[in-house]
Amino acid sequence: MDNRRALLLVDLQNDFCPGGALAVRRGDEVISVANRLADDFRQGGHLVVASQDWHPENHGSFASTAQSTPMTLGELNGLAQVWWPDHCIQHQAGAAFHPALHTQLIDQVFRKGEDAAVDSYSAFFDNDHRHKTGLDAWLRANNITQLTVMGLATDYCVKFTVLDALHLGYNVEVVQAGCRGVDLQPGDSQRALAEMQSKGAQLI
Ligand code: VGL
Ligand code: ZN
Repeated sequence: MDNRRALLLVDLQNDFCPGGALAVRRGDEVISVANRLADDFRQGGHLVVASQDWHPENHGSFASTAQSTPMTLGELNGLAQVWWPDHCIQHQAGAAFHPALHTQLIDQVFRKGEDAAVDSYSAFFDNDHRHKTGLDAWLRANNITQLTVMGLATDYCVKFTVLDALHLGYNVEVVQAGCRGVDLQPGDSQRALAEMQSKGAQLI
């Protein structure tokens, strides 16, 4: 079958929603969008896949590990790094999917950020592009060529997932209503969407 599609839900976890450790403003508003789309995709015979940020408690991206101030910029093993509050710690409630997400509609979950030495925004690769998750191989095994992407956060994990997907040769559409951003600097999310579009993603 040609042009097989999949829905990719990025990091729809408690810590990125209001009340969470790295709360994205109005992040919870995208859960209903995800549920609606996931239902549509499943009804159409398409696959639904999700990423999950999944850090050890001493992760190198944590301000607490680096003994730095949260939301400031530093360097981790040679790569620029935002020091994040402790978030999405493996097996803790903050790392769980949002309780309203219909996880029974998800065919496969790929976890990322398990290596304490490097951050992993993209669902495909670590930030140094040395380690690949199983996502690309799984999509290829399922003959997926078209990805519909949405989730949290627009200016980090959605952005780098979409840019990697384009590099890997997927046709990518981004559901704007299904994304919310951190916006450390005002306008970061809008700039992220513009960059995804300029590199070939379709904004819908
Ligand atoms: C994310 C910052 C740190 C994200 C994950 O899901 O966008 N952002 N870890
Ligand atoms: Zn993280």
